Amino acid sequence: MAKKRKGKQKVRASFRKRQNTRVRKTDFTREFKDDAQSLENEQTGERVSGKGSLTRKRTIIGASADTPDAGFEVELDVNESSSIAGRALRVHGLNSFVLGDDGRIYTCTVRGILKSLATDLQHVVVAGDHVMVAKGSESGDDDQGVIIRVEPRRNQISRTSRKRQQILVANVDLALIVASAAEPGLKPNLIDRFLISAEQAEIKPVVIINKVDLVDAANLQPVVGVWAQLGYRVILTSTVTGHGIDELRDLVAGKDCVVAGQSGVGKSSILNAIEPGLELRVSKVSTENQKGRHTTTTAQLIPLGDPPGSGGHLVDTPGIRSMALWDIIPEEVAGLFPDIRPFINDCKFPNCEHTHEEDCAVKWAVADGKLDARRYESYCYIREGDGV
Ligand SMILES: Nc1nc2c(ncn2[C@@H]2O[C@H](COP(=O)(O)OP(=O)(O)OP(=O)(O)O)[C@@H](O)[C@H]2O)c(=O)[nH]1
Ligand SMILES: [Mg+2]
Ligand SMILES: [Zn+2]
Repeated sequence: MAKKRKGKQKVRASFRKRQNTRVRKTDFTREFKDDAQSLENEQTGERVSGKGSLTRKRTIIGASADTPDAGFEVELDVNESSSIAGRALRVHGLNSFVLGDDGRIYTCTVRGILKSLATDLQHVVVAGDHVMVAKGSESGDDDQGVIIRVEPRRNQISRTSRKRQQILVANVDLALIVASAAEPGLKPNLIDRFLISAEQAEIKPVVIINKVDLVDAANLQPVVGVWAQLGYRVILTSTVTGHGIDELRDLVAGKDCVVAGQSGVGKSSILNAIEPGLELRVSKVSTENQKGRHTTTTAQLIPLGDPPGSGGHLVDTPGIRSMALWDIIPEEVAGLFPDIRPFINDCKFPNCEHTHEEDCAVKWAVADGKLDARRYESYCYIREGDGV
């Protein structure tokens, strides 16, 4: 395919100087070379790297010329006549399915240079990504394309999976953290982990407790009340009785929302209830689920409305058994707990870990009943269990 050079697009990228000592496989601060190829390489690598609250400033934001750090310009060759903007719906193996701005779905591979940057990432492209696609393939198939650029992410939820960063979803407004009151039973510590992840990503979380038809809702109050007091919205739902579904539908209208949670809690069932006609696969909770056979196997962005996406998007995700946080340093953990945060300045030692110290205001708060003991337990697990 002949390459036209008329549609050049300028991207201003600014890089923050490295401040912490964390070692990544690629040193992005090494000198930048002049040729556009290597600049693009550096830029994309930086952009797809981890994004904890200490590191997010490194994210490249197109045309953010007013960043105090010295910026520089990168010229990316984008052949506008044969490329199209779109949104990644789903990534399956080597293929990414992209909804183009023209309303068509393209089956795409990913440009080699983007893939070679994925040093600590499981996937380069994730559901929810805004991408540029070069249309067409060598065989002339017009439903195919190549993802040539992944736009900077507004936000992303990541976890650590097999020592690598797994980005679960990108560019969402709301994280619906789904748990079930029974079958499987409520695991408050896992919900806390999701809440911390959402705090870390600066994505507003909402806690959904599904299958309330199976329990006496009054029994949920003690644990649910703690989250509600923290200002987290909690919605009790049942896809069997329809309880809470209208409230949820109103909440997600026009937004981009991800549903996340353990397998079998009813994530896909909830999406089916919100949007009749979706018909996502759901299946019985069985011992197979416990072994990791999930009904939903890949994250999927579902555009709502007509034209698709005009009514917002929902992202269904596979069940997650563990939520090990990615790119978090020990000192950050307490700050991500809104209920622990107010006490940390009163600790005797500025580097207090709030675990073994004697003079610890956080531990006093637990003893005085000002801080929920179960939440404090979650804090201790996260601080220890994630190897931070
Ligand atoms: N009693 C009851 N069962 C429900 C409810 N919602 C879903 N279920 C059942 O729970 C089982 C699991 O539902 P799914 O929607 O497949 O769960 P999921 O969270 O999407 O599971 P994965 O895709 O494996 O992550 C199915 O048998 C559903 O019929 C509910 O509100 N009450
Ligand atoms: Mg599912
Ligand atoms: Zn302390």
